[in-house]
Amino acid sequence: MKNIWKEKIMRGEKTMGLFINAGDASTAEIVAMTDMDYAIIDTEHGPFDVESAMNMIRVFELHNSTPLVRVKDSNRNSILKMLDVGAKGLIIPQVHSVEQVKEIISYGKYFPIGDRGFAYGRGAGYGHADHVMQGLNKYTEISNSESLIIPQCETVGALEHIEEIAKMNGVDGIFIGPFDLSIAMGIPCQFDHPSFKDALVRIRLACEEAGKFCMVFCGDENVAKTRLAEGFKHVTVGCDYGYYYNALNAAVKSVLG
Ligand code: 3PY
Ligand code: MG
Repeated sequence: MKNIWKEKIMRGEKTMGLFINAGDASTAEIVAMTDMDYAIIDTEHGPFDVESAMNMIRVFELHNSTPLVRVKDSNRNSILKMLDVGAKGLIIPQVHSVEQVKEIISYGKYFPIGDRGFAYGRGAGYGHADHVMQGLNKYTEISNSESLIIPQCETVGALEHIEEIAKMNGVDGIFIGPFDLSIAMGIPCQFDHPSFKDALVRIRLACEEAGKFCMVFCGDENVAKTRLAEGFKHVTVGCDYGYYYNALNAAVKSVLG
């Protein structure tokens, strides 16, 4: 069980991914065939759930790309099932407190870090994957290090405790949701507002000090370039149906003028 994206992070490389919201395995397969480093299958906002996510995870594995899932909420079952079907990492939305992150870790990491429920699902090759064959302790150790737990920072509660959250054992990285964060701060989508800019710096530094990676959502490529210039390394740029829409309109414009 190898997380190729995590290896790039550990080597200090910059990475780029996108959200998959259409929920269609063929569309996801095209994404998996590109140079995108990872994709986040979005069951928070996308109109689909675990079985569709599992089929999309399969296509990313086929093409040696990395499938992450944004879970629909932080309940035990939402977290457990996505790991069992083989997600290489979970983005957890709407995190408000340190207590909530403790619960997320307990659901998402095996002992000795948490209390993840034990089952040999498809992520464990139905009990026959290489990391299962190495024995129980090796299986839990490898699963814990390769299945990433990534709480979102998009609420005032998470922002206020971001240094503590980033340091927690079991938190692998933080994902910034700029839209919800700015709304929660009372400055909706005012991404040039000094308080918002300060918040971005605060989250990035909290991650750096804790030795964790930091991802940030970017509405378009220009925002992504700005974030990289600011010192972010991992950008999530747009979503599948946005690229599809833009490409179709660009084609019409190019043909018909
Ligand atoms: C936000 O901006 O709120 C997000 O969750 C981005 O995905
Ligand atoms: Mg959000």
